[in-house]
Amino acid sequence: MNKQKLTQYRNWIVYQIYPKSFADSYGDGIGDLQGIIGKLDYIQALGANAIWICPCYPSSGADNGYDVENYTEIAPEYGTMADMEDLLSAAHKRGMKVLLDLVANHTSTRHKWFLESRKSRVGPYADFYYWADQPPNNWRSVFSKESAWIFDEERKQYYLASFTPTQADLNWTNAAVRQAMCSVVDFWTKKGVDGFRCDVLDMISKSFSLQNGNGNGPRLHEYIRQLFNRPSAKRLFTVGECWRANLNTFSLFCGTERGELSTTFQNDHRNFGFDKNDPYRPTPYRLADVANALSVWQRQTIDGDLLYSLFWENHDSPRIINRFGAPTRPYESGTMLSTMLYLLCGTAFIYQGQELGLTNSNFQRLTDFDDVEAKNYYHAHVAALGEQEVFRRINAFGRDNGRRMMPWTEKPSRAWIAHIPEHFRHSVQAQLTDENSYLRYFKKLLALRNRISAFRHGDFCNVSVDENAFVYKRTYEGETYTVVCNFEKENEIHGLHGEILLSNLHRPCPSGKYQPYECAVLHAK
Ligand code: TEU
Repeated sequence: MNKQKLTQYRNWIVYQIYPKSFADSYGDGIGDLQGIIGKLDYIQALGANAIWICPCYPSSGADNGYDVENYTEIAPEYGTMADMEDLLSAAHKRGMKVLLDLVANHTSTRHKWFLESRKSRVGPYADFYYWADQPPNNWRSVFSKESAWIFDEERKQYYLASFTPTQADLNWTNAAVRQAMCSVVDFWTKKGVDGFRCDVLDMISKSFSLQNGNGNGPRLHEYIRQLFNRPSAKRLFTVGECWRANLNTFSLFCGTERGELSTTFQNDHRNFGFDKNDPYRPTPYRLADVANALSVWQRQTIDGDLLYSLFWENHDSPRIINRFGAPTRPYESGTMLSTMLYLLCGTAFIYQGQELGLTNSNFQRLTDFDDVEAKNYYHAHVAALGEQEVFRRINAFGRDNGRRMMPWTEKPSRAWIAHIPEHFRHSVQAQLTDENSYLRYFKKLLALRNRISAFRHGDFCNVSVDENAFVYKRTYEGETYTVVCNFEKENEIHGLHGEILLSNLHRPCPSGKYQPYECAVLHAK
């Protein structure tokens, strides 16, 4: 990625789609590709100029699409390859980009590569996965905390499955696996996709000798370059899911001269409010720490010519209002958090429903949950914690929070997953007609980002951050903009000047008393 691309990608606002729950055009309770086509105008009017579609390939359903059975086909429930071609041309006609999800670390155990691999210890697919007579280390499944080594009755050996037992890790040390994944990239590149979000990409190289390290292995960067540092792949936008990337290693993934990725997701600004050893257990957090993490990354990425990824939510996360805001003040806290993030430098990612201010569930029955991780958590902890506490945690951190159906209208329709009834009071239909709605604020915020170059290309200055508020400036070509984000408590903020461009509480003047979660954007005269 050269500097010109870096500048270009800072103009991108990517809208993330979880296809199963987005827009259902057949009325079968499952979203589909034609449904997405029908909503492109909505996404564009929101201010986004790209979409990322989570896996829509045939899958075994154990992890909702992340257990891929065939990388170059469309799952029948989502439509056909012709629908995907329609989608690409409908998006491109509007000047929008399309990113697909590349699940390179593992396949479903129903993928033909695995079916062949388990048959025999010799032959072209024998080494497509990691096989061993005995588990060579103590690696645990991310979802169940059970051993990640699964005994296969047919081959009479163990294979590695880092997520569910039906998601087998591909053996990237095998050149044929790397070649096969390059072919997947080429297939979609030829179809016209504009890039990929790369699932758990930092796990494709492993250090088996390390008892706890499934990922960030010694050949990781070589493998990433092999995937994307090829003439045919040069035009792709690529965002890696690399949770192990940190301030020291980020530039190895996406430095302009590295030939690897455009950017990667990392979590420093979201790593608060839960127990690192038990991510469903809430712990206290301070918004000042969140703001400081953002600020440190702004400095580092702007100075280092690196592309930062601005995101609060995705299909694995709870809703941001519950996470770092206040469900009792969803509008104020959600709009403030959005303003804090989306006027920073980087590529912006918005997760479906985030623009509506959707909040978490409050279910008390296991049958209202679908996600394998949530169900495993329930079974592992219910005896010790009791039903009430276990549901409190799953509702607070579970991945289904982002996977409930998009409430397009006020009337829920048939769906593959239980609805959160509250969401339908905040439907797209209801919010579009309400001038003071969350959605209308969100559109104004993105319009500001799209209109004013300083928010996309300007320098960043952390004016102040303390227990009460975060104030930062963006400057570009002699223009200065100030973003004021007040935290949970009422608070006096003085010394601010300029014309108010945006205010979630419609504040008339810049200095003075700020209400809880009030925010404002000022343009210095
Ligand atoms: O997620 C990897 C990942 O980070 C999650 O396993 C995360 O640790 C967990 O969900 C936190 O609750 C990616 C995909 O985004 C996810 O949907 C898949 O389930 C997973 O990979 C396996 O493909």
